Amino acid sequence: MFWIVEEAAEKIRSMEIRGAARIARFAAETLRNFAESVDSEFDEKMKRAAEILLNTRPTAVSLYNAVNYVMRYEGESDEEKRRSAVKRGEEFIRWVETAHEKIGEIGARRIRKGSVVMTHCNSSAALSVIKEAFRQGKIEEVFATESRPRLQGHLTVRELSKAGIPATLIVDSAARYFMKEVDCIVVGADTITANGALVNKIGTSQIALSAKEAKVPFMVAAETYKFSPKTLFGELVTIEEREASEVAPEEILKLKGVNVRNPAFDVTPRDYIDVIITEMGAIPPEMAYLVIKERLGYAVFEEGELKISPKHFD
Ligand code: RUB
Repeated sequence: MFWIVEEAAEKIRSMEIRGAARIARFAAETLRNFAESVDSEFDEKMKRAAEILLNTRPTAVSLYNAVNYVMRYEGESDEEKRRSAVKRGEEFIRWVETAHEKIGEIGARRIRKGSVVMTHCNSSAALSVIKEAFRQGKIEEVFATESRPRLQGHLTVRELSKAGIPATLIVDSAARYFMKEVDCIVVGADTITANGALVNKIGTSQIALSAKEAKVPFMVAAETYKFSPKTLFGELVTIEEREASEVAPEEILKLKGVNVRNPAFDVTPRDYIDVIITEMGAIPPEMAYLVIKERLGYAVFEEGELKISPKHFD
């Protein structure tokens, strides 16, 4: 029965399912489906399933928040617990679905008519903003970075093209070169820390740096489940470092004295962020702590383990 979860974990690990929102939604769906199939020892089996899912990719806190949300199920009997877990899984999925639309609406208000926007990687939240702003006739063109080494920028330009939005694909290192033509940056988030820093695809912080230099507003589109309760306790976000083979061919990897490193994410300090667009509203990064407190509940230590008690989604 654990095959449902093992198979799902492999899809996340191999990046067949990728992007913080999709990963979170998929984890909630997987736990919901798993809960439906558990016939005995509900708590033990759910805990094992949660661990398998959490042990896939370390950086996006959306995965942790999704798993924790479902795992806060209640009930006396296994049947009651199952019903509660299934319901919570569905609530989380609804959270993911509804947040995108609201983020699109709120974010689009921050974009001026005739704007050229730059985005990085492939973020469903950032694309919600861009698509809605385009629908309102505000966007002229979108620069999309290719996002080495996994080239998520190709997914972005495909999606933009499908939506009829004029797009220009550039290499990551051309971001500063084109910055003078850009009116606004919109990126997504894997994690927002308690102090308002953004963890997102490697290269995001370089774009933020050149945006600040050029006085181009830097906007982050992040659902509230991208905020990290764990960082309230000073826990640092683990930056996933992936296989060197994603970056360089075998003949380079074999060279004597040459090391190849492949961090998948980086950290952009809050000073570089003008606004974070959540489904609850447009907030300054300094308000991250409040989002964690109000939306996700405080992190607490229970039986020696760090857990959160997310508030019920309404
Ligand atoms: C994806 C990435 C995205 C965020 C936000 O990294 O960094 O910008 O996850 O995406 P990877 P979304 O491809 O390595 O998973 O807004 O869709 O959650």
